Amino acid sequence: MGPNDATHPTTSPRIDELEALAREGRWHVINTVTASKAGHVGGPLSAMDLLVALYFAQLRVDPENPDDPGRDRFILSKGHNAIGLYSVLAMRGFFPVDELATFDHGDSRLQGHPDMRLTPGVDASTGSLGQGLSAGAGMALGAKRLGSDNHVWVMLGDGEMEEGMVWETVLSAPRYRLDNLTAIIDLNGLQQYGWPATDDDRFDRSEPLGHVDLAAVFAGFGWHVLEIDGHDFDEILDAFNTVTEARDRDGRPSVILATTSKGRGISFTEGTYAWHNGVATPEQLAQARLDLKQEQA
Ligand SMILES: Cc1ncc(C[n+]2csc(CCOP(=O)(O)OP(=O)(O)O)c2C)c(N)n1
Repeated sequence: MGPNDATHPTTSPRIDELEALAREGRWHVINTVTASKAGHVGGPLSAMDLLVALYFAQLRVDPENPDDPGRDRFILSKGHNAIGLYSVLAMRGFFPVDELATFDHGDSRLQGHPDMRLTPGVDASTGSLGQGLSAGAGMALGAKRLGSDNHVWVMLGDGEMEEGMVWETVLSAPRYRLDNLTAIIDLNGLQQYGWPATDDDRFDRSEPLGHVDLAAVFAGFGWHVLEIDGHDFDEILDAFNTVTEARDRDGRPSVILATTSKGRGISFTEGTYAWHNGVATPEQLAQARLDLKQEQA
């Protein structure tokens, strides 16, 4: 394998195939967290369609050669969603799907937050919120300096956007004309807890960024902004195409503001921060299997 062997997925998957993969990925999330009795649920479920679209329709990566220097990079800045990333990496062939059963065990390659030293396909260690976009900007700058055409993708949570370090990179990335950098914000409207009650109606109790016009703010800093439904594969793939076509980027980094639903796809997890993390009962797991149209094992 040479340095530029990482390739885009060879065939363009059909939308119904991506939807089936996303249902399977969501099943791995709830099933694995339940078995391990630890881990996050709501965020990995909201991000799943975006992760499936990245790994099955966009990223130039080679599961046989995960450290290929010619690969695109992906950073899961909201590292507590690790089980979502591991599920997709396993389905894409970076390691056996059975290995998901070791999630969060002390001697596992699949720790509760991504560890780039342990897990094939993980490009950055994350978990302390706010740091991934800076790391991604560094990678994108490095690629530019080396004359490489790698694209760097960073996924952040909307709660995570409250971290100040994110905004230092939002300010500086256009200065370096990092049009090979794309941030995806998973706007699921919830974080770990609700907001404390307040009389000030500018602050919605549930939405981390409900009072901010994110599109205007990013555009003001010089970013190329796209707003999509993060559960609609047509819109997701269109956005990916747009941000990777140089003529549309004009030296600007891109941000995809993806509206999603926390806990998406499972009837009892969707729309509640109570399922930010949690372990399902056997009855709930059976319900999740039905919701996700997975066959009985
Ligand atoms: C610096 C830092 N502060 C606090 C936490 C604890 N924490 C873990 S997840 C989370 C909420 C994140 O919300 P969001 O980014 O919206 O994630 P999602 O809903 O997509 O899972 C917090 C505060 C952390 N991991 N890092």
